[in-house]
Amino acid sequence: MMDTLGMAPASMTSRVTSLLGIPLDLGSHTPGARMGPAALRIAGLAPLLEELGCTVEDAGDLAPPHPVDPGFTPENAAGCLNLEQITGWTRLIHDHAYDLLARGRLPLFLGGDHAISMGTVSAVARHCQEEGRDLAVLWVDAHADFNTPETSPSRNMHGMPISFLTGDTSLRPLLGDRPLKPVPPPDIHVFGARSIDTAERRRIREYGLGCTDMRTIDEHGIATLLRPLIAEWQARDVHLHVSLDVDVMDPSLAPGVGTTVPGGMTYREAHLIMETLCDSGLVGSIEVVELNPFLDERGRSAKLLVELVGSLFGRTVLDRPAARTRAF
Ligand SMILES: [Mn+2]
Repeated sequence: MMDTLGMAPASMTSRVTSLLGIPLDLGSHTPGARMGPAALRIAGLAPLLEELGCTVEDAGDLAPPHPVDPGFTPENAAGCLNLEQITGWTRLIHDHAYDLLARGRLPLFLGGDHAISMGTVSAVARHCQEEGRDLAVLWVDAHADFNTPETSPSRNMHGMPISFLTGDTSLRPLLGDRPLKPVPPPDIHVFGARSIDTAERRRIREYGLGCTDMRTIDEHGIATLLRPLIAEWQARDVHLHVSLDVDVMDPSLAPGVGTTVPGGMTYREAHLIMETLCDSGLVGSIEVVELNPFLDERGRSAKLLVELVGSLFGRTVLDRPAARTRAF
């Protein structure tokens, strides 16, 4: 069996992989992503990881918390969609994610929409600070998710997590008195973007957020573009957090998402990202977000996502011993 499936690298099998379902879909006007964790489980996520040699523990799904008034909030944030529910969720997610990391788990967060990242990545950043490690985030997404309450045309909070994580003050009250270690914008790299709002474009330049758009990927290819990023992250021995938004895929391959954008990644492009990240040995936490089973076609998108996670955990077409030990 291992001969054909491949095997997860030691960096991923030395720890217990913990699945945490986060059925949150209040970050946009389109409900359904709350069913994402169930669909990913039904598509066979845990058995696949076990076949690759991982020890998997399913921490179940978080139960929806009570809404929380974030207290003093700048006026522009007060109009955010579902602000009080998202505040409750962000604190709950942060606490659980932080606990998993503190217990040495390799967390695999099952979204839920991209608003979950305000809880997950803030916990990862806090953990990294305590461990004295740099954090880098690869945000594989059609969108930059770099709006603020002020710039957002929709007020949907699933479009704001990178602003929150880089320290936007209008969103800071979401986390209450928990410590927030802002991630420097150049240490977050959006990969696969093809739908960016005007204000976001300006903010990306202004703050130096990492961003590779689909045109650049068309022109240069995945391997050429990822190589220098990974080399830099390896030199710094970062904890790499991978945030995979299903909308990065072309909608013809993954229709199960509320924010489809034409011109997305091909099957092989997405797998090559995951395979390359696996070879890097840097991956310390993962999330899969925005899967909306209500919009999916017979589970196609869920199955594709599970396959992509399989590649991230070392599933291979052929054994590649040379690539496994030294890809770059
Ligand atoms: Mn996103």
